[in-house]
Amino acid sequence: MQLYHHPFSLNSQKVRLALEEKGIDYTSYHVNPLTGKNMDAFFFRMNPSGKIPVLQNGSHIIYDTIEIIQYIERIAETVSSGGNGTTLSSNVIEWMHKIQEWDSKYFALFHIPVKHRLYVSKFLRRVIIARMTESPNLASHYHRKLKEAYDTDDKMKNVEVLRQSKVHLVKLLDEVEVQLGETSYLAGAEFNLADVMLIPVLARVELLKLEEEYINSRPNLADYWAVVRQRPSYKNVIGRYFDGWRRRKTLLRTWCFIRMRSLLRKY
Ligand SMILES: N[C@@H](CCC(=O)N[C@@H](CS)C(=O)NCC(=O)O)C(=O)O
Repeated sequence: MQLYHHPFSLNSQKVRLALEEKGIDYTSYHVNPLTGKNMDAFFFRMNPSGKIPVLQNGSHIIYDTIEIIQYIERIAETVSSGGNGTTLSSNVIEWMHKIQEWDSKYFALFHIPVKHRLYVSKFLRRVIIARMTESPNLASHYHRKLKEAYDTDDKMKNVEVLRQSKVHLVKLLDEVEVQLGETSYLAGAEFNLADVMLIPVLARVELLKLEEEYINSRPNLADYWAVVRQRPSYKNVIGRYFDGWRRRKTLLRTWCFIRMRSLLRKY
């Protein structure tokens, strides 16, 4: 199995946590969306939306986060039960969808300094145009991606978009807080795939330095966060890139790449 993903991507983190937790081997390919690697023709041919993560198993290609995680679960169950795999409980699936409904994109973009956001957005538009020139047969997909980039820039001028994203996140975390008052993990007494979906959301909140407002203000959630971040899967997928001083190193490396390419006009 091949997984196209990146440590920065929230949806990639969800899938990688599932793979780690289930102990499934895969070949890892990094596709950094901030440097426009997801615009490369090879990747666009596989997934014309240009989004990560993508899981490929032979001719089977999946590019929906929840579908990928359910596929991983089926493989893990088949391996452990010798072919009589069980299915995920409806409670776990319900939580997975509830968490996936919150799109972190605008929330994260609004919390990045405007100067940096505009610089990266301009760089990415140039990458799209460069790739389109190299692969005119994929022009319609690239045009769509370019339109998406302009739409995103427009939305960032509208503070109502941030307000709605915040309201959605608060509602989700309030529900999580109530649930964690009843059970140790999100959908029961044992760690499960609903937790795998939630951990990257909490890590993103922390990366944006918003943990006081969104995590620590909810006592059950704060305790839960302290426990789940001790898991080896968290350390492998998120902690090793973003905990403490590593956060600066990881982000600086990508920022330098973008600055250098922009200065050299090498897209
Ligand atoms: N529908 C997809 C959405 C995945 C998604 O939004 N991926 C983001 C990263 S977390 C991405 O690839 N962004 C780059 C882009 O849109 O160009 C899923 O459920 O997996």
